Amino acid sequence: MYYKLSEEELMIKEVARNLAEEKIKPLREEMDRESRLFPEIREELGRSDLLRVSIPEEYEGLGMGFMGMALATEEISIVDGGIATAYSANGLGATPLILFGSKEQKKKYLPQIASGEKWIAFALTEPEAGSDAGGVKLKADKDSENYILNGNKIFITNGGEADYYVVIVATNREKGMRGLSAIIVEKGTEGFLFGKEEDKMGIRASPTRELVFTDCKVPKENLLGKEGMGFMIAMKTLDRTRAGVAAQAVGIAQGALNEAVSYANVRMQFGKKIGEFQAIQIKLAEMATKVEAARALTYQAVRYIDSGASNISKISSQAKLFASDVAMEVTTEAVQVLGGYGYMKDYPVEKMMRDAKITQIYEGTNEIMKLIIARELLKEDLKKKR
Ligand code: COS
Repeated sequence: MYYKLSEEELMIKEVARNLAEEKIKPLREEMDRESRLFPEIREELGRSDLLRVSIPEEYEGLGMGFMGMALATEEISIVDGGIATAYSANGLGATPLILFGSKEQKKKYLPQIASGEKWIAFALTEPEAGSDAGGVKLKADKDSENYILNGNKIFITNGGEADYYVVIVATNREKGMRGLSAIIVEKGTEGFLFGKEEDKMGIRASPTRELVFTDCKVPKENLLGKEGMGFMIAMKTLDRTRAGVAAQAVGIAQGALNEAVSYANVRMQFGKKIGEFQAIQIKLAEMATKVEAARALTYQAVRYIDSGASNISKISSQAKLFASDVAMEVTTEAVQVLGGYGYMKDYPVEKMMRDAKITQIYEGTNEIMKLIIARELLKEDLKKKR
């Protein structure tokens, strides 16, 4: 397919592909088994400049927007969806800072994130605030110089690994979602500790941890935007990064398709390669068509986001919904093509199937994606009628 990628975009794809093949692939099984991100992979990501892609040039990034991020995420996901999560979660953490940070905040944090010296994470989810993002309870009271945080966040990607956290807090609980704010908290701040480390089904190379805040004092200048903007900051961030989850799903599906095709070309049954049987050919054809359709929708969403358009909620939700369902279907079919071997850990497709599942869940479940798409459709119709 022809996607009109620029020279720079093709170059980023190649850098990500080489890193994935040469550095990540040899370690992916071990990282999955041990449920651990190896420090050498974190270092390689920093050295590769892939963490610079979506950071603006004035802050030592490459200024390639969400397309650069999506292409790198897709390539890494072809090999390892877990490392792709650890990688792209930096984009998720950096997005609210890029969109709403002051010049001083951007100058302070973004160059270190671009170089990979420091990692940044996004912390929204709480035990009672998942799909209901407005239900955040983590309390931020104020004294003359600081916000004082009390409460916890759960399921935070790169929890413990990241150096900076954009935390959605309740600066005014009475106002509900209008009383939420976004604050940057640095690892090592007194009263900020890491709690439970999750033992996950898939994407096991990316750490997922609880954040615990007890009378944690954070300087007032770490507020992003203004008080009360937290829910909007979270929504505008997710509107963009959901297309990144779609890119991850496309990569995982492509990885599984590649494995299924190459297996079909060598596996002999009934005296023939299984790829010669129409039952397998039909599966491969359907898988490949779905992957390409998911990629086309994802790139379209990302290009639209990068165009600066404001009405991006629908297309980014559509891309995530479609691509993640494709990832689940295609990885499941890949296991089927490999048969008994596909079910064993000796082959990577069972891991791909486990990794695919989260793309239907995180950064908004696919049920929430459908709700957003339907609400946008209804809004568009009302606008037309006005
Ligand atoms: N951009 C800007 N503003 C937005 C917005 C968006 N994408 N979505 C909603 N808002 C605004 C609305 O316009 C509304 O403002 P007004 O009341 O001033 O009109 C306000 O925010 C509340 O919106 P809404 O009524 O739609 O809120 P809901 O509680 O119904 O929640 C959903 C909306 C469900 C879409 C939201 O909570 C959501 O995205 N949930 C999933 C969260 C998620 O992804 N969690 C995963 C954790 S992050 S890994």
